[in-house]
Amino acid sequence: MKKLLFVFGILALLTACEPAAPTKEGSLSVTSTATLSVQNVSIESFSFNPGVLNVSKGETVTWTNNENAAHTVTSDLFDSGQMKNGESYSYTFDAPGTYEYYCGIHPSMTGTINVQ
Ligand SMILES: [Cu+2]
Repeated sequence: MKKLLFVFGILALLTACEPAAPTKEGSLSVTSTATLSVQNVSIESFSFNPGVLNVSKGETVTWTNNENAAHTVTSDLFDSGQMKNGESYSYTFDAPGTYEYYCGIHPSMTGTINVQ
């Protein structure tokens, strides 16, 4: 009788392990998308640096405001809203093209993202 219980115990363990397999595959695909790099634009001295940035399709651009004046990152496609010193905004570019943007507070501040 004890032996039978032992066998049932093993069976229970084995079936308990089965649902774990798809979860592992799922986490593997998450790891592979994480290899796409993030490109950074610094906002400083009332300009976007670099002013022109080339990225690959699917990459994320993160803008960070590194000065005391508040700025925005604005285009037809996206708008960060007002960013204070130290604040960041990210946008992922899924389609190739040339994306021009500006600061909504200082329209003379402009930048371009080229997505290949
Ligand atoms: Cu600005």
